[in-house]
Amino acid sequence: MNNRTTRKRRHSGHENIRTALSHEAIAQSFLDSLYFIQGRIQSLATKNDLYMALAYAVRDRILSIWIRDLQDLEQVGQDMHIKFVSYLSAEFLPGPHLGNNLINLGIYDEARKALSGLGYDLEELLGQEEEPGLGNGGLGRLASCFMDSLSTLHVPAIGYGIRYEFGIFDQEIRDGWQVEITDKWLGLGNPWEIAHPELSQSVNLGGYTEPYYDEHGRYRVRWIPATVIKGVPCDTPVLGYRSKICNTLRLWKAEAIESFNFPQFNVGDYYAAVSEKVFSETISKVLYPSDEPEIGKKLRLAQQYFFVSCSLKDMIHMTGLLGSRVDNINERFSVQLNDTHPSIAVAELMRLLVDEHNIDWDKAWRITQEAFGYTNHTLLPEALEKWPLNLFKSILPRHLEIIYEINRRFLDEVRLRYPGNNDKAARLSIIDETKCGYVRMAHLATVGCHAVNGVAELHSDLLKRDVLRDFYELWPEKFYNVTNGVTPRRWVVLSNPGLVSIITEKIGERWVKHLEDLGGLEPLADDAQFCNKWQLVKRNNKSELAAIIKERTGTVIDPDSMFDIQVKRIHEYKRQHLKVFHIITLYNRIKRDPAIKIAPRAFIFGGKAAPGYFMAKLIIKLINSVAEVVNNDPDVRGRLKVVFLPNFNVQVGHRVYPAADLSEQISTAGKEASGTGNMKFSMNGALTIGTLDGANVEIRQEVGEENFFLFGLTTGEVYEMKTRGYEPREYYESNPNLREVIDQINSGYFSKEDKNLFKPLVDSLLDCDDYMLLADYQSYIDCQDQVGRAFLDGKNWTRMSILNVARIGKFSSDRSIKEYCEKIWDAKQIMYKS
Ligand code: NBG
Repeated sequence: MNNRTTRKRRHSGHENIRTALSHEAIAQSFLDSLYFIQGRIQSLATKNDLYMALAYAVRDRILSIWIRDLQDLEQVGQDMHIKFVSYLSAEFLPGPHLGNNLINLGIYDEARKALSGLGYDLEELLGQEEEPGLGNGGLGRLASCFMDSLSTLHVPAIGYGIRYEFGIFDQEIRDGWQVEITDKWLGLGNPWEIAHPELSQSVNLGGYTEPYYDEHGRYRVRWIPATVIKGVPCDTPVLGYRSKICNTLRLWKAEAIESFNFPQFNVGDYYAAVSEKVFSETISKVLYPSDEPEIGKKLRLAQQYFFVSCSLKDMIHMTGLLGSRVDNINERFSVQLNDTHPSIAVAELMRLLVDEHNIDWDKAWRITQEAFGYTNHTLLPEALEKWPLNLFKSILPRHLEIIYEINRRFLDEVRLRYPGNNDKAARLSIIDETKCGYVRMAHLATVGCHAVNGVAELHSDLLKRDVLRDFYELWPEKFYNVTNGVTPRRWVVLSNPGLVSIITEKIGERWVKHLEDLGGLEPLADDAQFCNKWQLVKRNNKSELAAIIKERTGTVIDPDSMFDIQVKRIHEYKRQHLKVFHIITLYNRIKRDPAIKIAPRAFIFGGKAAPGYFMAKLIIKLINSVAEVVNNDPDVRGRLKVVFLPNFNVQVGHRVYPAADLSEQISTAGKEASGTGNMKFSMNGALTIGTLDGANVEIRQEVGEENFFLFGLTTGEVYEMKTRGYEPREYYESNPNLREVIDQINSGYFSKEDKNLFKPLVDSLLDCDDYMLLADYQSYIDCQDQVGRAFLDGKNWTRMSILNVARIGKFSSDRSIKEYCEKIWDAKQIMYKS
C-alpha cells in the first residue's frame, strides 16, 4: 500500500464560489454559470439552460479535485510502485452524471436547497439530462460500475473508449413494434467532457507494408497506410464516492487530419476534398446496436483499432511523463481488455514496440503479455468475434503479419507439447483455416494476455470446460474468475433514497463503501416496525413507477399488485417469451374460472432488441399483443396487467429496480455469462425467480436457498438432453396447458386472427427450441405458483426481501475491483493518512 499524507487544498486562489460546498456558494455559482456560460438570465432561461448551469457549477467542484490529481502525476511518477489501471472498452454506459456527481461529492441536499431557494426543482433538472448511451447493455454498464469503484477505492485508472456521436438508439413502440430513433445525446451540449486536441493521436488505416534494412542492418517492416485519421481525446471526470481522487474516462473522437484536402480543393473538386473528412469522422459516428458481433463490418474493425491505437499511444506518452521508459509500460499500466472488442491491442502494442520503438520481438512479447488481461463475457458461439482474413488485411495489413508471427511461435510451442496432434493445433490456432479463413479474436487475446477471466463462477468454469478448453489444458495458471458486481452508489444511494434512509438510520452509512455491512440488517428482518417501514418504502417506489408507466404507456397498474419485472436486452436465450407463456397460462386459468383467487400481478418488461434481430423484435410484438388482450379482458378485472415500458436505459433503471417485487432471471442455464441486473434487483429488495445460470448461482448461495425461487434445468441437464436429442414437440404434445398456450398464439388469438404473425416464433420453438423453453415450462409455472402463494404472505415476503439486501454485499463492484487488483493487475489502492 502506498501512503500519502493528506493533500492540503492547493487551489487557494480558487477556493471560493466555484468550489465551496455550501448551498449559498452553489446557488451563486449556478447563477454565474447561467450568465457567463449559458449567456442567459433567469427570466429567459430554458430548462436546458438551467440544467447546464447546475452541471457546470457541479463540474467546477469536481475540477478542483481532478486538476489537483493531474498535478500529482509528477509526484506519482517518483513513486515507482504506482500503477495505472487502463480499462479498454468499446462500450461505456455511465448513465446520467449530474445526480451521481452530487451524491459522490456529498452535496445532493445542498444543491436541492440552493435551487429551491431560487425557485427551481432539482429533480426536474436531473430529468433534463440526456444520458450517454455509449453501450448496448451489461458489458458497457459493467465498465462504468468498475470506473466508479476504481475511483472510490483510490486506484488510479483511465477508462479508454469511443466517443460515439450516436449512441444506442432510442426505442419507441408503435402498434406494438419496436421503432428505432437516432440517439442525439450531444444535441444540447455535453457539459461533462473536456476535449484535449493537444493530446490527439494519429492512426493509420489500410495500405500495405514494406520490408527494409535499417542503418544497423536489421530487418524491419514499415507500414505505408492508405489513410491517416486523428483521434481527439474527450475527457470526463469520474469521481468516486466521497473520494480523494478523480479518475478519467477518455473517449476518442475521430477527425480528419486536414479538414480539407487542399490540392483537390484547388483543382476545384470540392466534394472529393471534403470526402476524406467525412470518411474519417465516420469512424466514431455510431455505436453498433447489436450485442453480437457482425462479421464483415469493416467499420467496426476500424472503430476497434482506432480507439485501441490512440489509447496505447497515449499510455506510451504517459509512461514517459511518469519518468519511465517505453519498455517499462507494463510496470506503469495494467491494461484490461473488456471482451475481445479491444483485443487488436495485442498486435498493436507489438507493432508499436517492435516497429516503432525498435525493441526486439521476445522482449516486446514479454512486455505485452505482462501488460494485458482479458475478460470474456460470453459463451454464445455466435458472439465470439472473428474477422475474415481479407477484410482484416485490407484495414490492418501490418497487424495481420504480426498475428501470423505470433501464431507461428505459439503453434511451435503447441507442437512441442502435443507432437503430431494436428487437430489440437488447428483448434488452438489464432487463425481459423476453414473456408476463407478468419482471425479468432478470443484466441489472440488468450495467447497475448497473462490472465483470462470469466465473470461469474459458473461462467469461468464453463470457459475452462468448453469454449477455451484447449487453452486451459495448456495454461491452467492463466485462468481466473472475477464475479461481476454493481456500484451501490448509483444503484441504491442515488436511485432508492427511501431505502437508504431507513438502512442508514439503523446501521450508519459505512455500508455505502463497505457493502458487506448490510449484514447488520439481518436481525431487523424480524423487527415489526422496521418491516413496516421497509414495506412503505417499497410501496412508494411502486407508486412512483406506476405513475411513470401511466404517463409513458397509458396503462394503469395497481401499486398493491406484485411488480413482476424483466428488464434486459431482448434475446431468445434470455427467454422473455417464457415469461409470456406464464402470463398466458394465468390468463387461461382466469378464463376457465373467473372467480379464481390469484395474487394480482403487474408484469413489466423493458429492453431493446438489436435492429436486425427479427425474432427479438417479434417477441416485443408478442408482449404487446398479449398485453392488449389481457389488459382489456373484463374477466381479468385488472388482476393481471402487462406493460412494455419503452426505451429501457440507465435512467429508467433508476426507477425500475427499486420498485420490483420479483426479479426475472430466467435464461437457459449456461447461456448468461453473469447478469448484473439480477444484482441490482436483489440489492433493492426484490426476490429472484431464476435458473442456475450466471451469477444467479452465487446470489442464491449468498441470500440463502429459502429466499430465492429456483427452477429449470441445470447446465448439465441441458447438455445431456441436447446430446440425447431434444424433442420440443414431445413437451407440446404431453402438456395440455403448454399446448393450449402455443395453440392460442398460433391461432391468432392475440393477433386479431392473424395466424401468420407469430408463426416464425412458434415454429422455431416446436422445431428446435434452442433455448429449451418448452423443457423448462412446467418447472417455471410450478415455481411461479409458489411465488404467487408466497406473495400473499406479506410478512414473510418482507422478511425475505430484507434478508436479500442484508446478504447481497458480495455483489458490490468494489469487491470485483479489489479482486482484479489482487489477482490480475497487481495494482494498489493509494492510501491516505486521514
Ligand atoms: C454480457 C453478458 C452478461 C454479463 C455482461 C457483463 C456481453 C458480450 N456479455 O451476462 O451477456 O453480465 O456481459 O459481464 O455483452
